[in-house]
Amino acid sequence: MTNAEPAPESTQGRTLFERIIAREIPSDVVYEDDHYIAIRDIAPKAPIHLLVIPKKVTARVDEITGPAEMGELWLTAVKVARQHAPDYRLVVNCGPGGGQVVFHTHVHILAGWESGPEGD
Ligand code: D5M
Repeated sequence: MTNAEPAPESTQGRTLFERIIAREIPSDVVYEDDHYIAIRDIAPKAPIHLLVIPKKVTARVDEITGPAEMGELWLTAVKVARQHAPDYRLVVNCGPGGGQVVFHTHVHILAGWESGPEGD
């Protein structure tokens, strides 16, 4: 046994995003259907920064093996993105080496720059 605190993304055996979906943690929900929720990122890296999160939990996007499920995730991300901006960037961080810190699959929607993202 260890006295270490549980990782913030997996408190009480569930992911941070499961707790947001269950409304146990407040968030700014911009879209929801039976299978997905989209929220505003708490630490935005663009004028518009949303997260599209499948309600069915996988830790990382490469655990989704079904083409229909993968397609539905991306179609939902595109739908939500287009509700907020004409142009946008979709990003998935996969694994710690890919910059992922919350291990519940999600797609970032980044948008709202006046002339495109800086540095590109
Ligand atoms: O990105 C995980 C993202 O999750 C990161 O951009 C911050 C965001 N985040 C963390 N906690 C919250 C809450 N409580 N609400 C909204 N957004 C949150 P990753 O791809 O795992 O690096």
